[in-house]
Amino acid sequence: MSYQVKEIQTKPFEGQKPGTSGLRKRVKIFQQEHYTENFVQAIFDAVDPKGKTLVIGGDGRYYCPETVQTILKIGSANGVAKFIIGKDGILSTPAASNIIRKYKADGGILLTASHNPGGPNNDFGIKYNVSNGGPAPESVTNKIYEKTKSISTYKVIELPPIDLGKKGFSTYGPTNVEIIDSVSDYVQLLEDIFDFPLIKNFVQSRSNEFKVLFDGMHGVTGPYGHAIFVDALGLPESSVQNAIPLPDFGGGHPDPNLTYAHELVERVERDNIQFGAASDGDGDRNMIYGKGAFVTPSDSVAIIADWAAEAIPYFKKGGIHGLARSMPTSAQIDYVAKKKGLECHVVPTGWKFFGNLMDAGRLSICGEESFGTGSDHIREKDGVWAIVAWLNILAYANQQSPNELVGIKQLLEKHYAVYGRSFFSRYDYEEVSSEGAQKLVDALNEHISASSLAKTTHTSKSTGQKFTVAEVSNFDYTDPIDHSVSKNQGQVVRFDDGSRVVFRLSGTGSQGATVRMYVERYVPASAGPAELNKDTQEGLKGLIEVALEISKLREFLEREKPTVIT
Ligand code: G16
Repeated sequence: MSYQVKEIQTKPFEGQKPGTSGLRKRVKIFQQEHYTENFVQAIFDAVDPKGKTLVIGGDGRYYCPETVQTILKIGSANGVAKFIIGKDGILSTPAASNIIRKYKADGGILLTASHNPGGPNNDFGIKYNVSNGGPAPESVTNKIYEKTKSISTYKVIELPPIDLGKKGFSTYGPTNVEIIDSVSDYVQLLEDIFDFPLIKNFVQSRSNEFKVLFDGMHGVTGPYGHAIFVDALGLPESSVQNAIPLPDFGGGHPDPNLTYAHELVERVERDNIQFGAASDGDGDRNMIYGKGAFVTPSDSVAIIADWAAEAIPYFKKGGIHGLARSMPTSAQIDYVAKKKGLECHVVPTGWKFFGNLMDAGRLSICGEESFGTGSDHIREKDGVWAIVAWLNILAYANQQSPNELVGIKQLLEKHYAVYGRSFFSRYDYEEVSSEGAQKLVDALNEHISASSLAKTTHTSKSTGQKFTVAEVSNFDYTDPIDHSVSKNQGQVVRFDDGSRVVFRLSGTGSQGATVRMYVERYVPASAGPAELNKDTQEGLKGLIEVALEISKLREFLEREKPTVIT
């Protein structure tokens, strides 16, 4: 079919700066004339796509199909040699990372606002990933942002839309297009990593006492979850729920935490389910929750790191070359690293900061408090991977102790008894005024420059515990591989008993500002089970009170209570 490259005049839009993970805004903003086109052209201006192969996939949220066609039009006009696209425009974020790596593509464009709600009045997002399969580093996203500020034209080839529902090969102008199955490569990847026969044998032989429930939250992972839990592991249909992806996630907030995944939590408790798990809109986050036992993401990655070399074939074969966490994540994984003599890196919030370490062979397993867990099998965090990792570990632990049922709770308690426990919780204040958030940041910065909080002692009114501030600082990071520097990645208040409170502005919200307060307190194994197995909020009560008081957070944000506690 003949085609013609057209240049369309445009003007820059303000605020097209990618955040923690891509550009996320309300759908209505993306729908403005030229808005999406500008950002897509800016990507191609920043990373010359001529002759390259790029992957396109999204979490199926509202405005994904239209945007796939927009990328085809602009990408073909800018010389993309080939697009590999998930059927119906669908690829979970981890599946897209896998496709980029497996088919040796030069990068990919992911259409997702992750765990943010979807639908015409909610959020959409566009994110560029590089050839290692991971989110573009800041050097690239900054370049994209610079391009958005000076853009004056974008190029298109206007041809009839491609049928995204038909697998196979076609062309769009000068560009080859391949529509692939969204699920099968990913299932194969997990089958190569984990001991599926062991898991299958465990879940089937103990099916009376060990029930499994996976909640797709109407995000992209439904079909992946079904393929793994029902088709591959032979679990009943009732072991997956909310497994049909919907453009508005069924009106829900597809974020797997205790607040938004309450349907899972309620069913686990009601039906006495030993193993419950949920994943988010685009499939990179996860929550593990069994009857009476919530696993914090910080504990989850520590436990996976602790068992992986023994229980999971991928690590049994390849070994573990270092661990890592984001700075606000609790230090639980550090204790595992220390015992096993492994390097443990602490990076800023954002999965993109793990990529260089993985590529350099210095990092195998990592996680973030924000319900992200993963490994060097791909370059994104991976919700379903983490869930299957837990099942693999539980199957293995039960094989080792055939006379008891080792569930999530038992595994946690065994872990604390060896390593002690970092009690951890995060308070989110969503969509607060940007001015209030700035005042909080400024006040903490003043304390940092004047050292005015150091050595002050604060007493919790309800518990009587005393906390003396050791130091307040800003977290800056120098990447050990490419030496790039990322400054001001969170303000940290350290206390002399090792407790810590971190304040950070979220980089993934689409409206106003979201302030996060992360609270952590370590209790050594010697404290004994009564202390170690306490409820999280009870274990942190005194510290939280002191943190709110010294930061004056409630006054600055004019909020008595957080929106979400995890
Ligand atoms: C993204 C990033 C994560 C980060 C999270 C929270 O996750 O990939 O690395 O921890 O945002 O970021 P923030 O605290 O800035 O909101 P996702 O699942 O939204 O892509």
